[in-house]
Amino acid sequence: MIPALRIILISVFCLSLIGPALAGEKGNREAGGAKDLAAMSQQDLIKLALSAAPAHISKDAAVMLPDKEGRLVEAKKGSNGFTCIPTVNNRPVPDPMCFDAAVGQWVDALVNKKEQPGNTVPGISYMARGGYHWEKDGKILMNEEPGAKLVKEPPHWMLMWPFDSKAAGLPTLPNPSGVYIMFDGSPFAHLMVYQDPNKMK
Ligand SMILES: [Cu+2]
Repeated sequence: MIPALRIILISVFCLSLIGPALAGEKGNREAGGAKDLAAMSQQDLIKLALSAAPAHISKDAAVMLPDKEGRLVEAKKGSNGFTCIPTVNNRPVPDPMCFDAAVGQWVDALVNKKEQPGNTVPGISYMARGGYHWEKDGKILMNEEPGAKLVKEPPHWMLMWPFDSKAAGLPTLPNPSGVYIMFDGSPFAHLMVYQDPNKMK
C-alpha cells in the first residue's frame, strides 16, 4: 500500500468530516468506504485497526482514530512502539495498518509532501488485511492518474527504507517471489513483502 499513505490521513480526515454529514441523511451519498467506516462504533474501529498486525504486536499497540474534527487521536494506549489505524485508502474493503515510530516519520514526510522521509532507521509496517496501489504502463504510481488501474495487494508487511532495485537486485513489481521494491528510485522506495503477518510466530 502506500501510494495511499498520503491519502491516508486525507481519507481519514474526510471520513470523519463526511461521517457527521451522512449521519443526517439516509447515508446513500457516494462516499465509498467512508460510509462504512463512519457507521462503525469506536470499539469496532479499534478492532479493525488492530487486525492489521499479528496478535503479538497488536496486543500492545496504540490505536489512532479520527475525532469529530478529523484529527487523528489516540483511542488506545500502546506500549510497544506500534500504532494502528483502521484504514489507509478508505476503500470498501478494509485496509488497516500498524506501523512503528520510524514508519510514523516516513508517513509524516509523505503526508506533508516533504522531499524525503525522516526516518533514520528502517521502519516496519504490517498490513495483514492487504492494501491497494495504482499501476499504469508496468509501473507502480504514488498517486492515482487517468488510466491507472487499482490493484489489490494480499496480506503483507513492509520495510521502509529506500533500497535501490539495481543495487539490491530486486524486482520493482509484484511477482511470484512475493518481494519487490515499491516506488523504486524515489526517496519513498520501500520493500514490499507479500507474506501474511498472521502466519508469523
Ligand atoms: Cu508499499
